[in-house]
Amino acid sequence: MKILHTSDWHIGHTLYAKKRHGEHEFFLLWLTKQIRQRKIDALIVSGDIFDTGVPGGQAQKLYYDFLKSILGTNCRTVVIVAGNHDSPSMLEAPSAVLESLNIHIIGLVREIKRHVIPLCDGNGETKAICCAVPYLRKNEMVKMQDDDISSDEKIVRATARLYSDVTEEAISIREETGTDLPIIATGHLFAQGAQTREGDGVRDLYVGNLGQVGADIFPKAIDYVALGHIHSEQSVMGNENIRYCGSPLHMSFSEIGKKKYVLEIDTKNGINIDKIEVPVFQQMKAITGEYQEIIKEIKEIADEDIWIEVTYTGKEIIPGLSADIQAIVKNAKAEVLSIRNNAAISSILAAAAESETLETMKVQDVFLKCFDSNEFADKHRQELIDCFNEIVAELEEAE
Ligand SMILES: [Mn+2]
Repeated sequence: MKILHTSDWHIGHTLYAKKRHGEHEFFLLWLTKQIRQRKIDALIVSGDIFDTGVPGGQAQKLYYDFLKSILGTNCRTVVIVAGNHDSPSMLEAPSAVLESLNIHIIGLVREIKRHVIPLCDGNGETKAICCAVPYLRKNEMVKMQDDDISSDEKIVRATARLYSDVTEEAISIREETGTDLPIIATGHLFAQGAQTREGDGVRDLYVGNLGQVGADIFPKAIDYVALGHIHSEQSVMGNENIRYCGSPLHMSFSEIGKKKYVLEIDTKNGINIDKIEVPVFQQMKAITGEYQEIIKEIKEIADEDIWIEVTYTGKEIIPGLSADIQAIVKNAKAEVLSIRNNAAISSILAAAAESETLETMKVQDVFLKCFDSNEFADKHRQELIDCFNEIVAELEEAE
């Protein structure tokens, strides 16, 4: 049977302030086309369907429209597990309705039987067994064990025990059928040795969550582990059949140029993996350099449908940098999403005490230093500080 493994869609994601619904729409249309053309039998989505636990209406519509679009194709079983970005209860809310369409949603850890799902081919015959394990929340895992060990150790042990329990259940089902059905597991976790990339939106969210687990927590009886959480496609510790498929979209400008994939797993003769490259739906470019270089490069691509991130690395502070850049693209197709002014940042830091770094300072202090190092009229000082504090409060609430 042919299984499609994908994860980390992050529907509703914004790049700086830019919504990415257009890209997600193109991606999901493209995905439906792959499922049809390749006659995929089952789809597995290994977490981070949405970018937040409270996705907006438009993000949810993209998701449900997609699920509707694959009904009536050869794809008879869909397994969706929650990632760390998803709200398990939000994801599971429509599960009774979706279950009747053979779309299985696993948000939280349930009784073991619920995690073990037969995967049917286009003819309705069971051809594989899926052990659907979602992202495991720390408090949930610690609760599961009562021994007196550190909470990190507890999480790793509880994770291993869960994988062992679901695999045993899968094996007993396989024995009942008297066949040699392959066992496919899912996971949304940080496996030891997995490679992340600065700014790809993975590492920062990992802090305080599930610890890294070794590939040995997956029982040998599992034929393929469909992982999510890490955004670049890779196998784990040289084991070809324990794999991250990666996010289909570039999650930040630092990922530009990296190829994106969904994976087709054919279980006919052992496990055969075919990497299907996801097209780029939005051109993006990071421009770094001195003032003149930046201006020249932006002018060259101003007429393209492209999103640009600018990092000014010159030493001299150029107060009009943003205005000059925005003036070039004002009536052009290209859009500048972010302008990072390193000179201004280092001048702020220079004005700060030696022991202070951006990481140790409060955002309000950074703002004050920024304010003081620029020539703003004093009469606006309090008003601007109040506005800034209001924005910070709003952002914190949104998180
Ligand atoms: Mn993710």
